[in-house]
Amino acid sequence: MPKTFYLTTPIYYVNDLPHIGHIYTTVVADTIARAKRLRGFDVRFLTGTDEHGQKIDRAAKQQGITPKELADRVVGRYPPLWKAFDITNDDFIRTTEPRHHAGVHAMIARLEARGDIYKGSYGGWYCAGCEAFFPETQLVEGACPDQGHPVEWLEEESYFFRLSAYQQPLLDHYREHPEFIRPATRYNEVVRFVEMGLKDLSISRASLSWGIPWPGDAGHVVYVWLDALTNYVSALGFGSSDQALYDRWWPADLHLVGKDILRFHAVYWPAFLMSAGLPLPKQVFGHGWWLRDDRKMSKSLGNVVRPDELLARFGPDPLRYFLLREMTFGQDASFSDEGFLARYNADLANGLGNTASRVLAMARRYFDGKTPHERCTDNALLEKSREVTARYLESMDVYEFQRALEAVWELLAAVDGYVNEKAPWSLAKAEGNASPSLHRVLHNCLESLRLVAVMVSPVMPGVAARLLAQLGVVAPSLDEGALAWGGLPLDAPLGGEGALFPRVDVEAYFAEAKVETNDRPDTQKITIPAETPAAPAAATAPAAPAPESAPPVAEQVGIEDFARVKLVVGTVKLAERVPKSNKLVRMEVDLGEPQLRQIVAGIGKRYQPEELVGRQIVVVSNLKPATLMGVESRGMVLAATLPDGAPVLLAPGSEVPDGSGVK
Ligand code: ME8
Repeated sequence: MPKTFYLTTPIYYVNDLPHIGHIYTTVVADTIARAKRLRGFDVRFLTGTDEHGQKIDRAAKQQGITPKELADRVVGRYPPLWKAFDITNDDFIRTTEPRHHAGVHAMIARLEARGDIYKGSYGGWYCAGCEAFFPETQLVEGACPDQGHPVEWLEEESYFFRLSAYQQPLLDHYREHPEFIRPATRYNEVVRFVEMGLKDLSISRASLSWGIPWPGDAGHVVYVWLDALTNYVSALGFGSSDQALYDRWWPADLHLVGKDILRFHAVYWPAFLMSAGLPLPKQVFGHGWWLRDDRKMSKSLGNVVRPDELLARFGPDPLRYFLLREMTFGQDASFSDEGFLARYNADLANGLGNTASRVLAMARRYFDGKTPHERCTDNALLEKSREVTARYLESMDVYEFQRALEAVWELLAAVDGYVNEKAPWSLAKAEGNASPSLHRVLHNCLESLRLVAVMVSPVMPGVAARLLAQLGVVAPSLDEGALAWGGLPLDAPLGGEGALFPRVDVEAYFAEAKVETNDRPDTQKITIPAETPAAPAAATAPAAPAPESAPPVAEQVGIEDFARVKLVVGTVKLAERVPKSNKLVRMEVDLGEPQLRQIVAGIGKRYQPEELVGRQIVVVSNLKPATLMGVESRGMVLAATLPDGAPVLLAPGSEVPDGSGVK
């Protein structure tokens, strides 16, 4: 019987479209799933969506649609997204599915049977962003301490869970299972939090109707976190008449979550499970955050990354590689297109791509498009590969992806050094193409590349398959045995040619890519349009719901939101093109301030710099500075957008003093 491994991602809220954070957790989970399969495990991988609660209810109201309509629209985006990223999830659970409702009711029945639920009334500060209550003492400047979201006073009748009774059992569990929470720093945080004392938890809401009805009390819905956490067992049929999946897979081996929701998974969830008399998951890993400009990404800051353009241009593998290589797993890291492109060129185009094409080109030339017919079992690359594969496996087992990939790249560097040292071209010249030494030397290089392909396969499955095909490996096995030296077929035809990673001219990329300007429509203020999913649902995922046809209603903002944007009239004093860009223009603008303002705008296709000088324009003057193709822009010009996307600058109807405000 193969060993089993059940892993889960968080189920994502449907108040907004998926972004790089959701992609990250899911790509990491997929990499782990693939790496475990490589190790011979029978894997089950679950992801899904969290569709109830106040946050979704409000987002739907803002768009003038029902919460279910909003959920259906957003959920429809997931199957094509996960397909595009080569995600191999076995199941996709939605909390609006009947199987989940059954699981939640079964869970509540168990907590009740244990005597851990009672009715009371609650008054407290509620953060709809986190879907959690916070005691007044924990608020920071009147906002929620976790994310700085606004809080509101809520007072209502509620069902409570006796969380306080689980303080000591939880602490005992942490002590007996130090591997339960990872990384270790987060373990300490959770222990400290629980040691400070646990209050009973309100687990129903009376003032909300968007949720799972409380069993036997239509006046309440189930608190969204009790609802959501139960997905990990409801997806296995817990609460239904068929427990086969549950019996086979529970307890989970790994709940992968962001550090923002570690507490819910490491405190509330195990307490619920203890109360229900169910086994606890073996590990909860709280990974770090992707930051943008060193700040947390958030809808309200408008700095959320959706890497559509990078995905369209490069495909999934380079992005998957970047996400795993750039972030030390567990810590925070900064996302930027520049960082991605730098790694793409250095590690993928130069490193893996060049080494592979260099070695393959020689095999094509000397051996008539075939692999060598000699194998070599005693050489420097074999030694290195043994050391590297061992380090790779060890690092992958503890989720140190960065270290694992570093090890692989050491083997690539060793191949390069070996080629330089052995100079196969001299061997071919001196001894001819049939030279056994030449065959052995190139065998060592190609065999090392085969090992590299197997090792990168959990991270870059598509590229690994292409490289293996190029190496003449027809039916690649991606199990542990494939990591033993000697798997390269002898005298076999090499597969298709073509660079794995064509090098990118970074400057040209930014000159042409849409990412170059900050005056594109803010994708964060997005209303979620009804849209037919671009691709069919993954075979195992439930079909995406039928999209709705009601037109979206633009999100409404209060006057106080508008007042935060400072609009000012100014006169352009200087204008010139930004070198190497056909779109960007650098302007110096008199905003009535002591110094001229430098502003870069993507208007160069419609306007010549000369015609801009002397014109009055309207500028967002308190926009966070941004750097566009190396030039800092300290503001943004306002322009209307024609149907073809061309900008038309806005100006006051008649001349006004520079610095005049606009409202
Ligand atoms: O919290 N960097 O859903 P959610 C890295 N529904 N990962 C990020 C990230 C970032 N900047 N932003 C988000 C919820 N994530 C609940 C979960 S589970 C029973 C219920 C990832 O849509 C990370 O995994 O807000 C984080 O925990 C998750 O998305 C939050 O997704």
